[in-house]
Amino acid sequence: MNKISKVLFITVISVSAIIMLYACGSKEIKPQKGETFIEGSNLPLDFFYQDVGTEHSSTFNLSLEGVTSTAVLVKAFDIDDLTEAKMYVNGTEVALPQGVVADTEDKGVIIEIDMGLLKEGENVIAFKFADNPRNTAGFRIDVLFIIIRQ
Ligand SMILES: [Ca+2]
Ligand SMILES: [Ca+2]
Repeated sequence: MNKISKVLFITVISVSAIIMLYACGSKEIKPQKGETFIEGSNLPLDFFYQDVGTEHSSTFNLSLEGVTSTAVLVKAFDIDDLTEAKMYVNGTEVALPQGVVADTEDKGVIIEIDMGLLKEGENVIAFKFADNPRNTAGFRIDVLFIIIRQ
């Protein structure tokens, strides 16, 4: 390799690394074609320093005409264990996935839900501080959307 091609090679590698870093840092969940994100009210739902058993909820006004599938997008902070937090969609418990578990860290997950759990008009998603494993002070739901696909 001559000097010019070496410099060129290093430049190309550096630029690719910067682009890759940028792409990772700006990674966000955005609506895809045919998807609508409906944001819940009352956010964030903050369970820090509250009693085990506390529930907070968020409401959503939905129009379900022509909907083919539905999901919930949850971004949570400091759910240390799946026993710590429970989620209820219109009163029915929907299991949170392992991907939401983290210690003092944000985790975002998309959970597919049965369309039959949702109804036209007002819908409620509640979270419960169900247990405090290793004496955790709580958790927080920072982002909550219902995703409808048409
Ligand atoms: Ca923790
Ligand atoms: Ca916690």
